[in-house]
Amino acid sequence: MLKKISYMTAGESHGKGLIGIIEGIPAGLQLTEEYIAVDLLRRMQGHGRGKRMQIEKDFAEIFSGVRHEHTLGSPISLIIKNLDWVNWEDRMAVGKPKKEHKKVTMPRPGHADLAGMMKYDFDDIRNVLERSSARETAMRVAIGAICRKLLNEVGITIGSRVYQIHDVVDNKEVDHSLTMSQLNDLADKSSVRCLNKDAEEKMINVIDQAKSNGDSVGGSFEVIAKGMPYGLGSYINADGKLQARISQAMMSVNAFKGVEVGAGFASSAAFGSELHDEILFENDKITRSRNNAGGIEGGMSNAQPIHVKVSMKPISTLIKPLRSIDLNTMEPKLAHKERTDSCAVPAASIIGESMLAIVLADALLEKFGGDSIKQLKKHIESSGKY
Ligand code: EPS
Repeated sequence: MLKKISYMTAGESHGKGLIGIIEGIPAGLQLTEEYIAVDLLRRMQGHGRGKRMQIEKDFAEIFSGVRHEHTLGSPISLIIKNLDWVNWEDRMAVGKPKKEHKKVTMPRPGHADLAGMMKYDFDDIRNVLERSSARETAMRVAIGAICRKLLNEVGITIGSRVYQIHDVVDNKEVDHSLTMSQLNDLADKSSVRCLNKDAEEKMINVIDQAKSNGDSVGGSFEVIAKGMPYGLGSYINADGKLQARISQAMMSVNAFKGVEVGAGFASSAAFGSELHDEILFENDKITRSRNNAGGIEGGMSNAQPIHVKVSMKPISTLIKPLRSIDLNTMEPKLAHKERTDSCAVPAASIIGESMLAIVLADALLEKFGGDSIKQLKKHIESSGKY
């Protein structure tokens, strides 16, 4: 559903690394590897992460598309090396392995294992799980960071926070006066990216409990974008609607199970008079009485902050596995288990920020266009409405 930007990632979880290419970023955007590294590091954090994150030091090398710290307008390609590769060289060898490796044959309920085996005629679940692993999201975050840099350049900023882990919910709304960098500073200080100290402690406890039971927990997070102009997206056709584009991007991430824009599902129980955001004119500016629409009306940004909530299911690799079968014999067996995270919701919120950045950068370029950042800024200055 992207219109101006296209991107692709490649790489297996325990292969040599991840590769990403993004095309459509205008020339002249100031960009460094160090800038991208900030979000990559944020994605690696969080209470409940497993041992893999202690092995990796995710860093995206810019392989092409940038010269002297500025984008060239050409495809930007990135490489993130897997430091764990040294432990998997033979099992994941491109050529013939030196020795035989035990095949994985007990599919995990909830993972891509079973349907992936059927789809590709594999006899080893490893052929499925290596690519279906959420490891791939590291590259999405690197690509998202490039889009975030573009957005920041024109005053659009993105932040997030976790408001639910398992059954622990932080019901307090985000303070509307916070800038997105203030929001991220506060959330990043918490190991579960929660803004409320009481809820934070309970979230940490529920993760620890799940971990000690060999179990996993999911949760929900909110992503916000500020500095939005009117009119990103469109009401004209199905594929132009901004909320559809955001939902597609979010639902393309492993384990993300639901998306709400603004008041979302709660809208069903509200009267129209309670729900819709009244239009006011104050201090020479059109303002709104509230933001239940989450910054999107009629498929377009309405110059209010964009609010998106996303739910993530518990990770499906369990240390205390569920019932499954051995696909060799069809006999009952417990599901395959391997190293895993008991909770990855804090990391998921960074991935959510990145996906929103990709969609908004794309919609911004669709509306205002430009081959260079200079041109884009000129177009926004001359026709952008806020
Ligand atoms: C992940 C890397 C993976 C997992 C996790 C996400 O590393 P490994 O499989 O070597 O432990 O920690 O992926 C999953 C839980 C999954 O089910 O795919 C990462 O880089 O985020």
